Amino acid sequence: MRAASPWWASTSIYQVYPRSFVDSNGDGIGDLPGVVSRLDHLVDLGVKALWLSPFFRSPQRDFGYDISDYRDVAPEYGTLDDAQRLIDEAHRRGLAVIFDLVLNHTSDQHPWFVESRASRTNPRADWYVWAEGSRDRRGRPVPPNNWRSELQLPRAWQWSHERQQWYLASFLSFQPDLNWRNPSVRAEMFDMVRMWLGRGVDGFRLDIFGSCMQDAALRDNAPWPTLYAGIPRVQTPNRTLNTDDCFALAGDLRAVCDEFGPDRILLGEVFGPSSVLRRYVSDGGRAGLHLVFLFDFLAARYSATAYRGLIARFERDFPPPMAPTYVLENHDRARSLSRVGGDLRKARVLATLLCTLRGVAVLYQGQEIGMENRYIPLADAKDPMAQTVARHLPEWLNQRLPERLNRDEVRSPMQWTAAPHAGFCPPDVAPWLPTHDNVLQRNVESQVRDPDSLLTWYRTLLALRAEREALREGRLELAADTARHVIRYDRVGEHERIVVVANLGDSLTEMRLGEGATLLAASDPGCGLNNGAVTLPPHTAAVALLG
Ligand code: TEU
Ligand code: CA
Repeated sequence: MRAASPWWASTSIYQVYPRSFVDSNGDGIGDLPGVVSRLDHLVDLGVKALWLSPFFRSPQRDFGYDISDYRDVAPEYGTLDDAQRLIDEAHRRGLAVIFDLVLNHTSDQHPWFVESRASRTNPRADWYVWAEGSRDRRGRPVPPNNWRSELQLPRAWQWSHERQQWYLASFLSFQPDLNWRNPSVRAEMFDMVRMWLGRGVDGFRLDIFGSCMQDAALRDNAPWPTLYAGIPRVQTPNRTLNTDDCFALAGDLRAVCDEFGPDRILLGEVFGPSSVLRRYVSDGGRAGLHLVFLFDFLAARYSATAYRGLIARFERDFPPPMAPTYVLENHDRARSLSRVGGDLRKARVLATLLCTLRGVAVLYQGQEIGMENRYIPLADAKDPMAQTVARHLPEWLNQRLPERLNRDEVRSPMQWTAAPHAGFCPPDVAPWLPTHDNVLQRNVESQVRDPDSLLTWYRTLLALRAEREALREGRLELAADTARHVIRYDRVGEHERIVVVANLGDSLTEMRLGEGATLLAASDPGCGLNNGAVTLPPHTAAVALLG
C-alpha cells in the first residue's frame, strides 16, 4: 500500500488577519484573545489549519508586516501568553497553526535598524543591505543600480543622511531589507524561528520570500516589463527575485524546521513563473520549502478556459508528491466575489474548485460568507501601499481598475452578526476600518442557519474533502474534451473515483457521467443526476461518485 502523504500536502488553510477578525477588549482593533474566542468557527467550517497574519511588536505602519520585535506580541494584539494560548487552543481542536514570518525586512523602528543606520561602524552596521552608489554632476546621490521596489514605480533604494549611503527596501521605504549574507543576522533569525517552533507552531508562511537575497554584485535588472500572476512589473527582476542564494536560504531554513521533526512546514509567498516557483519545492532533491502559493486564480478572468489552463499548468509543474496551493483571496488582493461582479453562483463554483482540486486550499477570512470589497477612496487609505499609489494614480482611474489598489478594501472587519459593526467590536466603539453595508445578509450567524448560504456550501465541500480519500489524496485527471464553458476533472483514489463538473457558461449544460454515478454535492438545487447524466444550470458545479 502507498504511504499516506504528509498532512500538509492536502490541508486546508484559513487565513486570519487578526486586526480585522474579533476585537475582544473594545478598542476597535482585533486581537489574539478575539481569535481564540472564534476558533470554533474554523472547526465548524472544516478547515485544518490556521494561518495568522503577523501580530508581533510593530509600529503598524504596514499593519504588522513591519516588525520591531519578532519575539514579542504587539500590545494592542495581546501578550506572549495569549499567543501561547492560541497555539494550544488551536491544537486542542485539531487545527494546525501557521505563523507569518517576515524575513525580508524589519521595520525601520526596529532597534537593529536604528543602530545600523546610526553610523558605518556600529556593531550592526552590516545587518541591512547598504550600498554606496555614486554622485551626479551636481553632487547629488545616485542609487547603485536600476532596481525598482515591489510596488514597481518607486525605486528600491532609500537614502540615509546619517550614513550618506543607500539602504535597500524591496517593499516600502520604512521596511529596510535585512542582510542575509551576514552570519549574525542568519543566526539571530534562525534562533527566533526556533523559539516559535519550540512553542509549538506547525509552520510558517514566508512573506515575500523571493526578495530575501538579491544579486551580490548589485547588477541591474533587465529593463523590460513582465507579468507575474497577473501583476504587471515595470522591469524583469532577474537580479532581485528568486536568486540562487534565495533557493539556498530556503534549504537552510528548512534544516532549522526539520530540527523539530518532519511535520513543521514552510509555505512561501513567492512571485514568478510557476516553472521557477517549482524549484522552491523540488530543487533537485534538496529539501527547500514544502509549499508555495499559486496566485494565478486571483488574477484570472472567471472562465472555464482560463481555469482549465491554470489547472493543467499546475498539474504539470507540481506533480505529486508536490502539491499546488490554490488561493482565491488574501489580505492584499481584491475579494473574489467582487471580481465576479457579486454573483454568488460564481462564488459557489469557485468554492467547489478550490475545495476539490488536488493540493492545498487557502481561504481568507470572510471568503466563506461572501464578503466583498468595502470601497474606501485612496485619499482615506490607511494602507501605506495605497498612500504611495495615491501619489501616482488619480482616484477615478483607481476606481476603474478591476484590481483596485487600496488594500483597506479587503481588510474591513469580519462580519459575524447583523449587529452594528457586524459583531466585530462593541456597538459603541468605532472599528479601525468601517464595516461593509452588506452585513445584513453576509454574516456568519445568519448563514449558519441558512442551508442555501455560501457558508453552508463551504462547510459541505470541506466536510466532503475530509470524508473522501480521493478528494485529498487522489490524482487529478483533467478532461480535455469538454464543452468550452465546462470544467471536468476526476479525482482518482485507491478505492474510489470522484468527478467534479462545473458549468461556467450562461446556458444549461448536460454531461454523461456513466451508469452508477451518484451525486455527492451540488452548488444549486437545479443540478440533477439522472440515468448517468448530470444537468448543470448556468454557473453551477457538482461533485459525484462514479460507479
Ligand atoms: O505582500 C507582498 C506583495 O508584493 C503583494 O502581496 C502586494 O501587496 C500585492 O500584490 C498588491 O496587490 C506581502 C504581504 O502580504 C503584504 O501585506 C505586505 O505589505 C508586504 O508583503 C510587505 O511585507
Ligand atoms: Ca482589541
